[in-house]
Amino acid sequence: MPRFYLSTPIYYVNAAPHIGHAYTTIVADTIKRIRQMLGDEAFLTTGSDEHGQKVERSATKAGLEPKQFTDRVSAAFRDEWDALGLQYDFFQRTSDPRHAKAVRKIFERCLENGAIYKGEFTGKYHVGDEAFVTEDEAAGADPSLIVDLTEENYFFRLSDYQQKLIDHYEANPQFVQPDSRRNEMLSFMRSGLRDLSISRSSLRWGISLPNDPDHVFYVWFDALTTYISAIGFGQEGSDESHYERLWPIDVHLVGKEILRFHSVYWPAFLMAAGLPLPKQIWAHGWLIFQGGKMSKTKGNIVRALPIKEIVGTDGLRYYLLREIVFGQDGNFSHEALSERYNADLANGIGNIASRTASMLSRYCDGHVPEPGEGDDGGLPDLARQSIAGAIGHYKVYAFSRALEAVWAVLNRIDKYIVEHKPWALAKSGEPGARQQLETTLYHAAEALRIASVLLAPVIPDGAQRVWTMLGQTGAVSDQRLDELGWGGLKQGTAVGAQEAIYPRLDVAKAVQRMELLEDEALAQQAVLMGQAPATEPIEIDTPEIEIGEFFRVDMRVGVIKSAEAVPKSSKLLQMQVDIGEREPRSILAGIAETYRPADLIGRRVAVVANLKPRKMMGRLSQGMIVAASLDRGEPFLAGFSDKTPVGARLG
Ligand code: ME8
Repeated sequence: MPRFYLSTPIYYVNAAPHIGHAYTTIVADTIKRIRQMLGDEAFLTTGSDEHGQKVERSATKAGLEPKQFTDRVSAAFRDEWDALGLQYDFFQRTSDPRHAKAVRKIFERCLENGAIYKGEFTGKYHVGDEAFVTEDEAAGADPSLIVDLTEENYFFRLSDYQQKLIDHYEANPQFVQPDSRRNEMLSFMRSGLRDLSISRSSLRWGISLPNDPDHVFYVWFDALTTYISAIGFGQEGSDESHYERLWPIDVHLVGKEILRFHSVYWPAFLMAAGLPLPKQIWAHGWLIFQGGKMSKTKGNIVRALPIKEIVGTDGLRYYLLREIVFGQDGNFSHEALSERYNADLANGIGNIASRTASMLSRYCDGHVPEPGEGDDGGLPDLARQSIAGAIGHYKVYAFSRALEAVWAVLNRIDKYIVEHKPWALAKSGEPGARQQLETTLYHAAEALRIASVLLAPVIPDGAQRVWTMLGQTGAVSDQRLDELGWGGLKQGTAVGAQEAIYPRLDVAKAVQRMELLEDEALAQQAVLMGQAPATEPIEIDTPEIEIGEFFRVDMRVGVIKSAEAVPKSSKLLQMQVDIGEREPRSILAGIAETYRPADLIGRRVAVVANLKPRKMMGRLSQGMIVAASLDRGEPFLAGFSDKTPVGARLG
């Protein structure tokens, strides 16, 4: 059986999974399904990139040891892929000792072949990317992230590979795709390759060098080796057999920002180690949200699971593969996603499938009729074209065009049904009406069967349901795309029950719901990353009171007019608060560690107005501002919207 090996990048564990990571992994899962349906043994690896300074820093922030921290976040990635039904075959963690073995083996091979030397290097270092950058790149980067760094490092003689790499690109035009990115990489190499520092002596959280344990591998030498460690390279005996069978890889899928590491450094490392090069590296574009590439620092991140809750994995997969041209950047929006779902899934294939099933049950006793002599609406020809077109596009990862080819058939089914009106034919006494009715329903059902097979890699759940509804047995994904042809639907087949495959959404409500779930997911992820404490349910054990007792406290809405720090106190602020009386009150509160005075002016707050005045730090406080805290921790002011009238009583 031909085999097809593909990979996603291994994701950094210093951020929780978001839809950008899901995008690449969904694409990889789709390609795997396509290859399987073309008869290949397909093997997909993904994983987590766990070493390096950034991760060490995130762990420290979370108050955890790096290993504890990476265990936790790496598991969150695996859970995410499982929840999305993504079929990876192996999840590699760079902290796995078997991975370290492979990294050391590649290094030793490079060392033996004279590709490694020890030297001192001073250069512009990008702290965020953990890489030395060129002067030009440093000039274009955020200056706070660039430092001059001198280190004793092990170096890889990348400069020796410049011409070999260019020759390889020229002999293999498909090596890097799309072409625009390939050209970028060629010009990057032609501008001259500098040797590459591949170790750090300043860092602890990493894999130590076999010949010099004071150094650990610099992240990229470590991370890139995942692609062969994941299939057993560097292990003894049968563990390495996957490697023998699967390497070289058919395609590395990566985002465009990490193409250089994959298409220049990685092939050079492999050349130096005397190992075969990947067949292809495919760089896709970015999902853009609210005007920029999603990034943790910008905070413009969307997560996949809240979307799945509303539109299912099919809705998410379909949108990403249909709306975004693979290879280009694409905007993400919850509205566009919900509208696509309604137009193409709910009103499109879902509606056509349930109408067809219902007409088969009503007019043909729930069985597939015989295709007679009547008008076929051009469906057989169109379906054949669509099969060829979709497979051709799928093979080169032009997903949106493949889906367009399938939707051409679905739209034609819709039109064909409307043209022939089976409901009218069923009542008509005209000669030939019955035959046209049966012909129409056969052609509609058969075209739908073909569409379900073609769509199985992209919308696996819905495709299976359409398949079953048409009375087909087994898994639609067991069908072969390249053996698909018109006429496979057998006359007399009993059709399954009609069901709503993709319920229609109220777009405004769906968006609102997704955004709400997104907020919840964000809060959960903050806990995961150790940036927020997990909240335990609280217990209220204070004694009950009568309502009258409550009303003895006179609380009013006030607005803060001025605020200043109280000298010699780190906690106290003194504020002038207007609660609708003739004069504002002077009130002191222990909130200086949370709020800056300037940010408080104009804020509406709850004031206890009948509290006995008291002196604090020699100043009079004529009331109390209500704040909330957990276990007497950080205070949060209770607040009101700007429309709430000053002086209004609470209760
Ligand atoms: O770069 N749009 O990990 P990472 C599309 N550990 N894809 C996106 C995206 C977006 N807005 N954001 C992220 C690393 N991705 C390294 C890789 S590989 C040996 C080491 C996807 O967690 C895309 O595939 O920053 C991108 O390349 C990858 O996530 C970056 O993930």
